[in-house]
Parts: sequence; structure tokens; C-alpha cells
Amino acid sequence: MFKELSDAVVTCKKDVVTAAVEKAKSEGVPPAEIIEKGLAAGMNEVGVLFERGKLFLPHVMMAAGAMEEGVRLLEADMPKDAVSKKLGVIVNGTVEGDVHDIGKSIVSTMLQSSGFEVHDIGRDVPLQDFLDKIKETGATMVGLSALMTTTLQGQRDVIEMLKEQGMRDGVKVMVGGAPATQAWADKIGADCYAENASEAVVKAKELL
Ligand code: HCB
Repeated sequence: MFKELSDAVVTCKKDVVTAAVEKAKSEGVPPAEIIEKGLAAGMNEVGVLFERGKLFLPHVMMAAGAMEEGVRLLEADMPKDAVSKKLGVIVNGTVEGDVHDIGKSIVSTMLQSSGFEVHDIGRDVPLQDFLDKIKETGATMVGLSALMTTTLQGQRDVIEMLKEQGMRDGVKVMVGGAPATQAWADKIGADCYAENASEAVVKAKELL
């Protein structure tokens, strides 16, 4: 079943993604597993094929569209009342210069459905906007997504800006995205690194 979901993303077939997601839902597979073992696995394969020059950008965009369609179907299914539990307030976004938002949006959805109040401020977000949103919402955690080696630096810059503006002590910083690693998180002084959305939920629960 996960292979079917993954293949549907790789071949960019929205109708096949829809059917496979509905089938997995009807068989009681948790939304998080459908996303990570099925849809995200397909998107990762697209990434590998793109890197090897076997696929081109239009194909990647169509696959991203198919993936988003599947995630949209699952979002509708995630428990809404979980938000009222309010385990903590988190600002989440993709840093300036980076338009990749599929993974970031999955992280937001999973955090939200696990009981966190999440303020997803989008992609290509000017770095100061993260700090402004933290002040506005009283968030005690910020999630910083970066998918390119060129934008990874934005994660470090936000941490430095938090220090400069006297906010670092009250805010935990989580970093993620394909080029981020635990070693990178340690180097820039982030509080945690999450490899995927499930890990983001576990780490947020540990820290907040
Ligand atoms: Co894009 N792209 N792309 N891309 N793209 C990458 C990222 C490359 C690695 C592909 C490559 O060349 N090998 C590469 C970056 C190279 C580098 O590091 N320098 C790249 C490039 C170069 C570009 C453009 C510059 C291409 C161009 O225009 N010539 C351009 C970027 C423009 C810009 O940002 N200024 C571009 C555009 C695109 C799109 C629009 C076609 C599309 C994005 C659509 C969208 O996001 N709405 C796209 C895609 C889809 C990819 C790949 C193929 C897949 C990314 C993805 O969605 N993965 C990617 C290849 C790759 O990553 N290997 C390629 C699936 C999700 C589920 O995984 O890692 O994003 P994820 O998120 C995980 C995980 O990391 C973690 O949890 C998520 C869920 O499990 N996580 C967090 C993520 N954020 C977190 C935050 C937290 O706080 C905690 C955990």
C-alpha cells in the first residue's frame, strides 16, 4: 500500500493518489504513516531522480502537486479538537529565499494535530518576521525549515537575531529540511533537529 502511494506521487497521478489515500484511510492506517511512509517516500524518490538528472523541474512540480493533494485529504481527517489541548505555541515557516514548503507544511499539520497551536507563516519568510510572529503570539518554539544549502544559513541567522533581540532564552529553536543535520543544529546552537514530521512532534513534546 505504501508503495502504491509512493508510486502515485512519483508518476504525478493525482487521481491515483486520491484513491490510494482513501483506501489507506479506510483500512485504518494513521494519517502520519500515510504521509511519511507513502507520500513523502514518493517525494523523496522524486528528489533522487531529479538529482540524477532523470527527471526535470516540471515533473517535480507536478509530483509536488500530487503530494499536496494527498496531504490535503488527510488534513481534513486529523483531529481538530486536539488544538484545544494546547501543548505549546509554535511559529513554523521556511526561511527567506527558499520556496520549498511541502515538508514544512506537513510538520505544521502534524504538530497541530498533536495538540500544539501552530502559526505557519509560510515560505520564503523574511527572517525578522519569525521574531515578530513569536512576539505577537507568545510562542515558545520556532520551527525553521530550509531545503537548500544556500538558505540553511537563515537558520543560524534567526538564532543570532533571537540573541541580539534578547529573546533567545524564551524560545526553543527546531531546525529541519533535507540539508540540515544534528551536527548542523549543534553547530548553530539550535535546541533540536528533526529529521521528519513525527520526530518534530516528539522533540517538541520533549522541549515544551
Ligand atoms: Co527544489 N531543490 N528547487 N523544488 N526540490 C531541492 C531541494 C534540491 C536538493 C534538488 C537538487 O538539485 N538536488 C535543490 C537544492 C540544492 C541545494 O541544496 N542548493 C533544489 C533546487 C536547486 C531548487 C531550485 C533553485 C530549482 C530552480 O529553480 N532551478 C528552486 C528553488 C527556488 C527557491 O527556493 N528560491 C526549486 C524549486 C522546487 C519546486 C518549486 C519545483 C518544488 C517545491 C514545491 C514546494 O515545496 N511547494 C521543489 C522540490 C519538490 C524539491 C525536491 C525534489 C523535494 C523537496 C520535498 O518536498 N521533499 C528537493 C530534493 C530533495 O529534497 N532531496 C529539491 C519531500 C518533503 C516531505 O521532505 O525534506 O522537505 P522535506 O521535509 C521533511 C523533513 O526534512 C522535515 O520534516 C519534513 C516532513 O517529513 N522537516 C522539518 C522539514 N522542515 C522542517 C522544519 C522543522 O522545524 C522540522 C522538521
